[in-house]
Amino acid sequence: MNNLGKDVPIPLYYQIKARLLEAIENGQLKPGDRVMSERELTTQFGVSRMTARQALTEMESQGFLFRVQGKGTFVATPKLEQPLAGLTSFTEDMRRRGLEPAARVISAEETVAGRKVARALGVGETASIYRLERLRLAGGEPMALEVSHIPSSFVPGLLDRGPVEHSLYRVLDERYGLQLIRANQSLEAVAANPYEAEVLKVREGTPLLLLERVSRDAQDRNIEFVRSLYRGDRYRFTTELIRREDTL
Ligand code: 16G
Repeated sequence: MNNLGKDVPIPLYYQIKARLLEAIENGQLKPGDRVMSERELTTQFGVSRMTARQALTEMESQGFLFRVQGKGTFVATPKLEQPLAGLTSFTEDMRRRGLEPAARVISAEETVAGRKVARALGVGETASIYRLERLRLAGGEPMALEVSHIPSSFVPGLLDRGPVEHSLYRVLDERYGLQLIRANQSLEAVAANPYEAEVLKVREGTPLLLLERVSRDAQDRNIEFVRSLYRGDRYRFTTELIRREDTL
């Protein structure tokens, strides 16, 4: 890699980042390869340690690199591409990619809806609901933190056979004959708070993608309201856009 442009109005850390990204894009650096350490970058580019650190830290929080304590910084595997169209379950999404899905139940309880959930599901604030908080993993790696809310009236005794450690959608289908076929979903960026960072195994402040979804069945009943936090460093959502005739 050649020298940085010191007279151009582009911050030095940003130029280092661009060099490394280029090397990743053109395959000089492959997933799993070790990248230069802070010290090596300092020598190679004649920058301060802080500048080198800034480049690596930013690339790490954007999911291009990962660090292993005492071993160094490595090129990460590319983000998972998740189409936004299509109402799929986490289990289905991961299996389609050949990854082993898992759910680690953080809490599972029957409780009252409360204001926000009541509004999303269109039930009374004191209506009974099941609340399931689960960490979703793919191939053992934490991917998303999911909190599902389902009115108890649709799924009586949901937790009688223990917390839902496998596919929730399968339980809804097989035990309750509920098929979710339609949903409204929003997507926004948030920063990981200390708790989210700990369970998702990211640094505090890492960008996360918050998806909120209300899923309905064929009779248009609101069955599930979910709040899912996906790791911004591991996910990339894609969508197909079609130009409508009436806008032309
Ligand atoms: C997806 C759904 C979630 C659902 C889960 C069921 C989002 C945005 N969507 O993650 O609502 O509860 O799939 O997956 O999170 P499962 O059948 O594997 O439990």
